[in-house]
Amino acid sequence: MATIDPSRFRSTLLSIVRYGFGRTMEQATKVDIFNSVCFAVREHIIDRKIETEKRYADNDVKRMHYISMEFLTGPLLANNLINLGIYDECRTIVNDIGLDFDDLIEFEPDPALGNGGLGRLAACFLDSLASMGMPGFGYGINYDYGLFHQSIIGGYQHERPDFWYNKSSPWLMRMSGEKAMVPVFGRIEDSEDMVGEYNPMWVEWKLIVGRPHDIAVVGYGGKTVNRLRLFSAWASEDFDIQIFNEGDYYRALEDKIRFENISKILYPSDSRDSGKELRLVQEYFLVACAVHDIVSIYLNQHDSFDMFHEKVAIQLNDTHPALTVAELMRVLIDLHFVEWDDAWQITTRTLGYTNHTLMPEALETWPMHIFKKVIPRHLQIIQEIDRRFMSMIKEKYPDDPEKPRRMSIVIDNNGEKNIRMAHLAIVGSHSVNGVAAIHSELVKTRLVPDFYDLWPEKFNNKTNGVTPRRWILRANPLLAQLVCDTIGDGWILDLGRLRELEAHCKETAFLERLLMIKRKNKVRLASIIKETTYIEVDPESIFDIHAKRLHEYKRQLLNAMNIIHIYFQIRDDNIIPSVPRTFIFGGKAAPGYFMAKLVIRFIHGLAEIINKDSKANEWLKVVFIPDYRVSLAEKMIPGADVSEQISTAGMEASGTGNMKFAMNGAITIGTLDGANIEIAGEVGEENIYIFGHKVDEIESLRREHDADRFLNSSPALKRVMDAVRSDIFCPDEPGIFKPLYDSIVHGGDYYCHMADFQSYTDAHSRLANDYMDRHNWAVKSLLNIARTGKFSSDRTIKEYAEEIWKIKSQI
Ligand code: 26Y
Repeated sequence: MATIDPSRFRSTLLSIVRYGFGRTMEQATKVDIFNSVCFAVREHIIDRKIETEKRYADNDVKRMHYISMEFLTGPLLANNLINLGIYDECRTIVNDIGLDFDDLIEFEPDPALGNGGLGRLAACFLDSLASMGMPGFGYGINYDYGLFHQSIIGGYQHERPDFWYNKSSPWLMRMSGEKAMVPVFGRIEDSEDMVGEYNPMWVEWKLIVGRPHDIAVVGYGGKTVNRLRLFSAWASEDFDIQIFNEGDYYRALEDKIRFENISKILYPSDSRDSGKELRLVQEYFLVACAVHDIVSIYLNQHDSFDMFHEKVAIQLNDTHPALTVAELMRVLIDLHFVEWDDAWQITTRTLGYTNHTLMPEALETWPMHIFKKVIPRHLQIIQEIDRRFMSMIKEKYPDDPEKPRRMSIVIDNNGEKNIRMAHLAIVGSHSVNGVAAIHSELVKTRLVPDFYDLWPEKFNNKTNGVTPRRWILRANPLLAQLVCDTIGDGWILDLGRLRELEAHCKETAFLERLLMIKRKNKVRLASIIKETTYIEVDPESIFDIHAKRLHEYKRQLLNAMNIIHIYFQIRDDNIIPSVPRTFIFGGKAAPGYFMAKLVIRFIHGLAEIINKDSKANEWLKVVFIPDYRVSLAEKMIPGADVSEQISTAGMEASGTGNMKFAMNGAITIGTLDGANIEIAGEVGEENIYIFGHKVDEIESLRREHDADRFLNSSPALKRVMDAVRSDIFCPDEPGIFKPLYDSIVHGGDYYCHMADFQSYTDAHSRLANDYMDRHNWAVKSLLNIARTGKFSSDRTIKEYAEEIWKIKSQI
């Protein structure tokens, strides 16, 4: 672990404020101070970064490159200090200078370069790679605008742009001289080479420049510092000269700006395919920059491609970077004159693909005409890959004429040809994995059974994990301290050791301390709720939290239905609950997702009525905290008693929030979906509330759906649904919630709200009863903490490293 010399840190800080930002300490703004502190910390990071790079180069290690359209890092100052081991020292020094350290930590904006689970997973992976000393690097896009900020006006979500500090973030280092030149547009000219072989020429392309910006990824213990490389798009000077010479200055400037828009915004949709051309250009831009960089690093130390797959592994974070298959082929064949068959071997041995979703609307397909316009050479390569693949399939399955249509990469949909990115990724990779045991099974049996039949050995599971450095050490320092006091600090790099806490599950004093910590975290959360929503909540009540992107399959609406049920029990049935409850929500809806936005409005409708109802509000409160993001999650999760993980079975690939809540001592109420199943397996069924239909029941439920049968057999459900349809929760905007009612009662209830209602409300009553026995509840909470060590991303990364990437720790 590092130490800092206080006087040196102090003088560095002062001189950065003065010579970097041109101000005295008295004149300096908060931004100046924050940036200066980060720059002073950077001094401790850079030396290690350079040392790490040298170590990797000296040993000519195999490297893994994680290509992802999203990296949701969250604020970095606190985490970097923790991982360097200088958090407390730095805090003292900064406070001694007369600054407010805690305030500075809170001041850092979230770099929100991701939507949700997939982007946050990528960030956890980078932390684990560096913490375990593994050569693993991230490649992404340096978006000017991250995921929008959410505010709530009149109960509705409003979006504001998130112009994060990408132009001046102290963590971003522009690496001049390492740019990537990316050709786009143009056309293919068929021609032959000197010996008469087909030699297509990609002509009339334009060049975009990818400018790399690095964010250092500090591993825990500070020994290894890897990097996340983010590219910004620029119009090349050649392009400038060309277009400006044409004489039409304004049009030329417009063209230039259009190009530079490529890295402007993160697409704010987390699973609904937008199919926009700019998104494809973004995906291609990322892939081309990354492949350029990866190949250059390799060629620095090697002069042929013979060793490529022994020195390079590339992981595709979903299909978003699936064009890597075509780009790597193009670079090998067109730029380095490798033969097709050799290039194909190299490509497939290098690439691995992770699938994160089964939902049809999130599976990327692109119209072929866009490919032809944007990347004509890649289209040609993809068609050739498909042609060879199809002839192999026809030969292998001569008796199944439907196979080629089901498996091809290019598919003809009524005259319009489309590219199926998942098929491209599977054909071009040696490994295909899902992100939780059940999900990986469904990938094999439901999503792409033909591919599983063809290549069973390619398919595998890598259950997700989260980094305990951010999600326990940083987010829950009180719990971390208790754990360290009890079992030492070995758990930070070996989370399985939390099991040692089980030995204390009968010690009253220990359990009291655990309850006290939870209470403090709830008090902290209550004050955030007060500041952001002006709602007062009681830390003695159950804090029941549902925080994640808004999506119909995640069933925030089912949660709302249970709240209405409890409300009517209090208001109309005079049933006094066993314990007061606070239902807390957080999450953003994609700006174009009507139903998800309506659910947000609905939750606010409930809050408006229930929180003001004097008969109910001492027992029941509803809160929606706006702008859910990593830094807010860090405060919400430790304050949860109950974690809502209630997706329709078979729809949540894994979930990772479920893991964060459980390891912070919240008890899960959840369906047998995604990683919930594995969480239940670890913590034991008496320490989790499982409800609802299972995956194999869902399909028949949907087939036999009969809304009236549900409504007639359950007066409680009928009363709730009538309330959804009525204007009780929207007296000033009659009828607005009718689409919610219609989707459930008349629209087939695809997400099975009605079918799971009864078992959900039952599970909630059991839970509320159990909560009253404080001692027993503390035991459950402790066992959740002690038994969720499996869900460290260190474990996940070890599995990827050993089974797919074949990379090794270098410390
Ligand atoms: C195609 C585009 C619109 C798109 C953009 C983002 C499609 C999907 C996504 C993001 C998907 C995502 O976040 N998936 C989540 O990945 C987590 C990490 O594996 C899982 O835990 C979670 O269940 C899954 O929904």
